Amino acid sequence: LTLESELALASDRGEFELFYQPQVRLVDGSLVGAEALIRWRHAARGYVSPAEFMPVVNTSALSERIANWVMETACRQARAWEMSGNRVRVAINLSPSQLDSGDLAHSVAELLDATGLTPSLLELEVTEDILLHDEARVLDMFKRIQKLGVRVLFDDFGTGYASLSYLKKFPLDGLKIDRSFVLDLLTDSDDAAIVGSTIGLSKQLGLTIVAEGIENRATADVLISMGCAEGQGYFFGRPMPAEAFERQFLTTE
Ligand code: G
Ligand code: G
Ligand code: MN
Ligand code: NA
Repeated sequence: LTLESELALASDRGEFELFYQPQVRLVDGSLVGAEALIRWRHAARGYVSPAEFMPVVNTSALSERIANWVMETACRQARAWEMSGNRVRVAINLSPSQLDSGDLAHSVAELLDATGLTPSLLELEVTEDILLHDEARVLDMFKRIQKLGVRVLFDDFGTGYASLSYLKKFPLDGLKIDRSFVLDLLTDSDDAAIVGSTIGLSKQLGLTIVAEGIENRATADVLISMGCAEGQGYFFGRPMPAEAFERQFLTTE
């Protein structure tokens, strides 16, 4: 069996799950959102990381099906949390195929309609891959998505070769500083300079900012002193199943 056919079977059998990683307001640690991250619950191998299978998914015929499943599952979850009195912004990682196929803005609108989710509770994370797609088309798609009230964020900011040019080209709402700059923030002065200026840049451009990869209190404190409002990382919580996320971070009524 090839990995691709195993993945097709996994999809049929409902073996994919979304994990949620908390995003917090750094000054007080209060929960503001969650990033939805796919996992494959494999009978023999346990949870398999998307780093192992998403590259195959993204170049296969399964891509659209799994991307739609992720979007629908995350929106339903966010709506369920909203209904229970918890306003949790849920962020989804877009797959490359979603930028080409059909009409993403239309499916997002339909999904908001079907679930009743407040649009501002949905965020879409995009990476520099968007530059590989028809620029005018992506631009138009983003504008229509943002018109719905859904936010579009630039993921892995700083890792690509063209991060700045894509800030200029696309109407993004915010950016996520890649964890590769945050992990050694306390000891690497180059990383500190990059993170500090990225925070400054985001302010001048009117973008919100989320720092990823925060693994300890001291890193969170430095980010606060640099003016970063929100963060995510193992220090606040690892990606976890929805039920664990609820127990740890949400209130039940
Ligand atoms: O969760 P983890 O660190 O293992 O994720 C590894 C990579 O897989 C990250 O780059 C992340 O953005 C990506 N990823 C996780 N979940 C999804 C998803 O639902 N869709 C897409 N397209 N990528 C995902
Ligand atoms: O590419 P993307 O930014 O979407 O990747 C998100 C992934 O980053 C998560 O799935 C998670 O596994 C990983 N991650 C999240 N927080 C931390 C952290 O504090 N340290 C490290 N090393 N990885 C993290
Ligand atoms: Mn992400
Ligand atoms: Na990232």
